[in-house]
Amino acid sequence: MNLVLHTYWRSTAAWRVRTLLGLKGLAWDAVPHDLRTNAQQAPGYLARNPQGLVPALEVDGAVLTQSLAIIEYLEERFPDPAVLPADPLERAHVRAFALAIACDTHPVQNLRVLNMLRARGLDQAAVDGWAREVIEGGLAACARLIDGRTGRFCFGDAITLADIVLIPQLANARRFGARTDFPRLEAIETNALAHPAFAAALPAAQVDADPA
Ligand SMILES: N[C@@H](CCC(=O)N[C@@H](CS)C(=O)NCC(=O)O)C(=O)O
Repeated sequence: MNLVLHTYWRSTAAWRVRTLLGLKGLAWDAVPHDLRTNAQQAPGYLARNPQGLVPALEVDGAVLTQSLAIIEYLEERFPDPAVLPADPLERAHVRAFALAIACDTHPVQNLRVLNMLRARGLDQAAVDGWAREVIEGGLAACARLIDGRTGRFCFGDAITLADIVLIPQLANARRFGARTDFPRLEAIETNALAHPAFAAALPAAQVDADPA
């Protein structure tokens, strides 16, 4: 199976897929697109992903888009180790946590939305304030969603989709100066980053990492 990930080192959505690929032990090649130069809007990439967003995953030539759809596809093809619980109720809880970030938090503060705010006259401080408010609201809700649960990860001692989505969003929070002092979320982050798949998915570990 030939896997090619269209990615960007700092993209939190691509980061989710990188983590999943590592957890499943799947080898992949990276095709980076520099979001700072709008490379995701190049015609060659738009032909693969008309949304002009990373990630996209090529699987033996077929192109998959949307990080959660990609993850669910790989989960179905490579069920072991599972990142969705076997119990349908738990599975729904895990998906709800992941969607709270992937649908209701990250899209409201992603690059194109912040660019639209700038284009409508908001200055950088106001744009950053917007991102902070959105992220803090999302993380606070996520902390409440797992309130009372125990274990090393969001939903017990097994890594799930919830952890895969949470870790990049915490990094995004720091990038915008949003609060991350949710003790259980931070403890989960520490536990996750001790796992090689999470460590390998970090932005700084990517071929296109360019912190300058
Ligand atoms: N819902 C999409 C979100 C993808 C997304 O927003 N990607 C960002 C990087 S994290 C992007 O490509 N931004 C470029 C832009 O906004 O133009 C997914 O989960 O794959």
